[in-house]
Amino acid sequence: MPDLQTHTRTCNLCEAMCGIEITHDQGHIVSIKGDKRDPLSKGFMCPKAVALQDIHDDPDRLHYPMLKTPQGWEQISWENALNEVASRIRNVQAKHGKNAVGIYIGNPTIHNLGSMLTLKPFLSALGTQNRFSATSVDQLAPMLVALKMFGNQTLFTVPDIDRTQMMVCLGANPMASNGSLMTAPGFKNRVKALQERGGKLVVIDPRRTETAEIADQHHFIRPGTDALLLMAMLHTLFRQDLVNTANLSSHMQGVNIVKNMVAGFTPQRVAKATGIKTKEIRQLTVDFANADSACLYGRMGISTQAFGTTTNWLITVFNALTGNLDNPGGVMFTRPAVDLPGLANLLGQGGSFNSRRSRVHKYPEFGGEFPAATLADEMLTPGKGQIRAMVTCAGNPVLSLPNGKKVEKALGNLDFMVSIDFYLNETTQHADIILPPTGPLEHGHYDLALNMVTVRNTAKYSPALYKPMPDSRHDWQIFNELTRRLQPLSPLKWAGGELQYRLIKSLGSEGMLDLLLRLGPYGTSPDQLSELQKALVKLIYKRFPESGLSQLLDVSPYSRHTHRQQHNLSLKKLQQHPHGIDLGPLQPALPERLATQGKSINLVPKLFMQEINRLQQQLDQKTKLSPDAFILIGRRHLRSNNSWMHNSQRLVKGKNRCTALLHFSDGERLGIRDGDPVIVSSSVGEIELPAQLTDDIMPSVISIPHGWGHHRSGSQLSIAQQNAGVSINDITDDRSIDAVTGVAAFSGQLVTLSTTRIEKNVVRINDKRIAATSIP
Ligand SMILES: Nc1nc2c(c(=O)[nH]1)N[C@H]1C(S)=C(S)[C@@H](COP(=O)(O)OP(=O)(O)OC[C@H]3O[C@@H](n4cnc5c(=O)[nH]c(N)nc54)[C@H](O)[C@@H]3O)O[C@H]1N2
Ligand SMILES: Nc1nc2c(c(=O)[nH]1)N[C@H]1C(S)=C(S)[C@@H](COP(=O)(O)OP(=O)(O)OC[C@H]3O[C@@H](n4cnc5c(=O)[nH]c(N)nc54)[C@H](O)[C@@H]3O)O[C@H]1N2
Ligand code: SF4
Ligand SMILES: [Mo]
Repeated sequence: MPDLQTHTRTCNLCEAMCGIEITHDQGHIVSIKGDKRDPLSKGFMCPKAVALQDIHDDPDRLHYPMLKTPQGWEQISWENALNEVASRIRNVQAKHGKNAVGIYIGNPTIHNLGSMLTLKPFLSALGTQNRFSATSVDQLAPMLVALKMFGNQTLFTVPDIDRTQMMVCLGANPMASNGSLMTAPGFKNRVKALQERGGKLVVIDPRRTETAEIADQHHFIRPGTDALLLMAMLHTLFRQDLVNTANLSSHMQGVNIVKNMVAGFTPQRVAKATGIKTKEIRQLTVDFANADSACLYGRMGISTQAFGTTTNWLITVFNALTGNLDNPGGVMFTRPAVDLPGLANLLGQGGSFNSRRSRVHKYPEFGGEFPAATLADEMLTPGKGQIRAMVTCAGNPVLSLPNGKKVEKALGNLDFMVSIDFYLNETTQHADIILPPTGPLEHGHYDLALNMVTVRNTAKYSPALYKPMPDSRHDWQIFNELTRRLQPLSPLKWAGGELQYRLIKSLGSEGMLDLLLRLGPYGTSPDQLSELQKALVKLIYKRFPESGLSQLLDVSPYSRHTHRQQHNLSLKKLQQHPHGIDLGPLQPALPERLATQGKSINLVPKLFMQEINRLQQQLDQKTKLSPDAFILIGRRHLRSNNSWMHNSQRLVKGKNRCTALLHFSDGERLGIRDGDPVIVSSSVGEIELPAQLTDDIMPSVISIPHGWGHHRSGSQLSIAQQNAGVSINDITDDRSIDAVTGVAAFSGQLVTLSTTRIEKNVVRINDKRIAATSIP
């Protein structure tokens, strides 16, 4: 009989934070199952969890630093690699200025404890303004709304799905994505419970998605028209006298301005543009307003489109004006054990917007970064401030940014590039040096980011299952080493930098986590305070309620808001509770948690109001699509994760998922049969992929998943290359953006469709379509 052992952890592959149990025989994994005792996920996990093992065992994974040479990739020592990276970066900066080095930080960074803790010092040491990340192809819009309305970009509103009576999902597909900015593992079970208590789920999406399948209602909506729908819903609220600001009325400003602003947006006028009937818009609004509690939730489909900011703003306004902001069953705020929003408030680092503009397109900065849609142009456009060297970390911009081909070209032109990543993929193959960190099972995990958006407060620490390979480095070690090497050499600063380096090195990511837990709102018990200290705490709160000192206490174990619930959290305590600790349902947190002036919520920030004109134009617009024109939307699949998990055979096996979904009627109209190859082209490129006909999508809309396109030579992803697919981002236009922020508008771009079969007057030469008339 093998000697089986069980290892308990949190899966960190997506945002759901599922508890899993890994059964292994001396490290050889026998099974991965959902952990029933996890207080958040209660046994749920998705098919992707097994990929943790596949990533660990993947022969394609890199373990040692690699240097590109004319003869190919060569393994080099860490010391040489780190020194070389630092000196190449310093050289570029010495010659062309600090901003000549750019950095792109990808999505898995937020799923990595060590990176979360050490990225900031690294960015300071790098000293460049040319910072980019996946934020600006993802959740920037809800962050900007949080900044403008609540004063802190990480104060996300989270749908209180476990207590709500009505949930409306706008442009999100949690049945495939497992939820985003809403950590709710086992979404389906939560919806079932909602339905069993008499509540309902409504989905509004141009596609009848997997989430729509389990919903009580689904409305098709024309892509990119969600803001109009919300204007009409707000209009109905006022018209039918359903506005209710609940207990926050004295903290809200601008209700009347909202009323005026929505006046012209009647459901009748909006119905045509959105494709949702007048009656349905009214009924939806009335149902929502009359529900005991309700939450309106929107995600990728409404965040990365031309009106992404506006839509996120109007969602918050709608929740607020129906009495569902910060109330159980509505949208609420978390109080995580490491209270990052609280700490940010305390440090006065709620966030920033438009403090400077990008060089080429003058896009606004957000959170210290420029929109990634302009990254390629910042590399390709000559002049002072041109990016000549890049750092990429845990990202795959060639597949994930709009106009990926342009990104690819730009990366190929750099003087120097380094990638911190354990795969040689479509992006990292352009690097001169790759620094591969340890894999997910080789380091401890605590979710610093996703605990900010979870539907229930919990805390859990997962130790490493495997000892890292000899002579390997964690992400945090790589950052710390590079930070040290990039610190300015002035004696004073150097002393500070060296101290920081040593501190981080000796604490490690676990030591830093322990500190943060102890000092967090559920940390060391206040019972351990002397009577005098307790009296002091009371005095500070009483005499200086709004001061920095009080804020400091708020995010500490001595907080007035958490005294009733003490957990004495520390790393050790979490280690004693390997399934995690339940910290209870979300609690009302306003106005205390607001970081705005006077703790008030401005429903009508000027920046957002400027968009109303553009919305009006959208409403008045009468565009007729040409017969071959389609509106492009994206798609996620349960067994994919952005661009980087197609190298797991267990996840990619089965039918080709990189297909273009089209309505039957469009197929018939254009003579396209199921499975036929179609060519989808745009202003920036074209791709060819099989059509998949369905009645689950609106006519004239085409849905293509992202993250594919692994045919590019030069990468080392043997399984992904056999299931290459094509990249939707080879046709998404990088100039198609949300005008407020510069965030990529992936949704709603116009493309044209043609087929090789019915194409007339066109011949194909070397995979290029050439109009027959132009051939001599
Ligand atoms: N399995 C899996 N899980 C994932 C990921 C993954 O790639 N695969 N990625 C993770 C990441 S990084 C993220 S950010 C989250 C995203 O999480 P979600 O936002 O839930 O994911 P999507 O599937 O992109 O859902 C967007 C939905 O919006 C719809 N849509 C598109 N355009 C519009 C529009 O204009 N209006 C409306 N109303 N709807 C529109 C699409 O049809 C789609 O159903 O998922 C995370 N989880
Ligand atoms: N058209 C279109 N484009 C999209 C989207 C869409 O819906 N449609 N979605 C957008 C969204 S929401 C997102 S978040 C982005 C994602 O875009 P990116 O973040 O740029 O790309 P990923 O595919 O997540 O690539 C992750 C990379 O990180 C590496 N990696 C994984 N774990 C670690 C780790 O612990 N440490 C390090 N150092 N590296 C690691 C992987 O090997 C991989 O190379 O794509 C965006 N692009
Ligand atoms: S939903 Fe799947 S990938 Fe996401 S955390 Fe849970 S098991 Fe991991
Ligand atoms: Mo994302």
